[in-house]
Amino acid sequence: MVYTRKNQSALTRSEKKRFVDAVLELKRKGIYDEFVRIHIKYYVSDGERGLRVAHMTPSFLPWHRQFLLEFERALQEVDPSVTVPYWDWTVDRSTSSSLWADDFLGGNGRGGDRQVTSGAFAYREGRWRIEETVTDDPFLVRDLGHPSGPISLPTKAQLAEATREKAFDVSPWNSMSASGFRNKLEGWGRGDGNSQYQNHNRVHRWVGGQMLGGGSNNDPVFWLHHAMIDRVWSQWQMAHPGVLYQPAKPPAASHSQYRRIVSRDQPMPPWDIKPSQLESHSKIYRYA
Ligand code: CU1
Ligand code: CU1
Repeated sequence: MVYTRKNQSALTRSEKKRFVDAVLELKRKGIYDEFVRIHIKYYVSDGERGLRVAHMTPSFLPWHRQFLLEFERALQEVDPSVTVPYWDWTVDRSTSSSLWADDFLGGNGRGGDRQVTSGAFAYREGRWRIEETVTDDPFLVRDLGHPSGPISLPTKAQLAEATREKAFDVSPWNSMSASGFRNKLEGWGRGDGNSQYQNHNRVHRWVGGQMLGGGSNNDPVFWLHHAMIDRVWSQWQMAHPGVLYQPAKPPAASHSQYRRIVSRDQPMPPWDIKPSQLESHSKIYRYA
């Protein structure tokens, strides 16, 4: 049966509790940290060698669509009523949004070490120790708005810079792609300072802490952010009927991205699933 992913701001108190409880149960069982290990493993930059399936690559969108589906299935094994909510950061833009309340994801990090000290994911509650990490902190860290170099969440106008793109992606199929929906949404901008972080990347930067690196899904807000990204892709697909994933065929041996990206009908590790199989989610879930 097709299930619904809801806007996090519309969740009832009980829906928030069920989501948080299911996340905590995956953590207790060690399953959550497997998802963090996978994300760290596939956090490959285009400055490195090898195949990139998750970031700086056309399959950024379908890879994370599958990653969310796997996580959502795990949540639903704990509680079949749970789905991943989305965070529309063009609307809920404040550090005092209900998203960050104690009954949901908890608040900002405190002064000094930026440790999150409120809500279920606070270290002192004993249920959210950071195990798989690229930093040293055993506690969840947030630095909402990055006060030392203030950054704002993407606006509707900034998001439109991505959604008005007509092509799914363009060569060279990496963080340097000058146009195309995927790179504009992923948000590899030009220049120095905050301008290099747009849309998706800008939200990671705004939250700060673990959200900055390969272990970004140590912060449960990762899933709500990526549900929003997935929803934006879904809406873009509806606005651009017939525009499919690019590239359709693997790059030629002479291309810089030869064997470094996946084309529409190549599998995306760690799964045996291709971008072409993930272009429609209408038989699985819908967005409210
Ligand atoms: Cu990611
Ligand atoms: Cu992300």
